[in-house]
Amino acid sequence: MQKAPGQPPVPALTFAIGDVHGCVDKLHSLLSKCENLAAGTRARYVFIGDYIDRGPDANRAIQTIIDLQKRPDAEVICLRGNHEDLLLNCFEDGAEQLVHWLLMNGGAATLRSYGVESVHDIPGEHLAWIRSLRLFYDDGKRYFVHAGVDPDLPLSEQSEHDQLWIREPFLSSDKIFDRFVVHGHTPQESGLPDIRPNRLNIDTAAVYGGKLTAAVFMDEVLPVKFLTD
Ligand SMILES: [Mn+2]
Repeated sequence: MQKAPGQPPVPALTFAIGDVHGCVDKLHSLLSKCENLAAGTRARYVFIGDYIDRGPDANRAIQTIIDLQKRPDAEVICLRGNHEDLLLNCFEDGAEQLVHWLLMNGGAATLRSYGVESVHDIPGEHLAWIRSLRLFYDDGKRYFVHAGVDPDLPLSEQSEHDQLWIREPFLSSDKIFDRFVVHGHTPQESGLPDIRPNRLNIDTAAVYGGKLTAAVFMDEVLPVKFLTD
């Protein structure tokens, strides 16, 4: 990619960070390790989605990422997860979605972190941030997406639903995609990243007592190392 004049340099390091789910202490610990590795150079951070729900402090987890976005030494890309989608659906579809989110998917913990009882009382800045999240990020070598992709379709034709929710047949597929797919969404029982020839799962189950993981990418397609909180 050519660098436009006046633009900051393309970062040499990319950190892809798995499902946070309100685990703000693990997020702080992991980000400080990323910063140490970047050693003052500008780095790219790709968050794979699912900032909220189940874990203790979605509010502070989101604020931590918003603060990171304001820093000149960080280029921050934040993807939407299915949990953010569930929250946003509460505004569109009413009570039925709300009950689903609260009871089945840990939304009560998110409301508690804001000290509110309704999604309508989540602060506007955070709601706007959640609405702004993108579905995928293609860096030319890797396709970052929350859940995965439909192996029967090209990357350019993926549905929103599959990118937020898919497990099978994606997880069992050995199809080589146009890009190496980096995703979260399906917590690894092993607590370790799952690296395959065609994809990498970085959801190491932080909210279930596992580590929060960052895959570190440089020029080569595959990660050069992993950092954990
Ligand atoms: Mn998740």
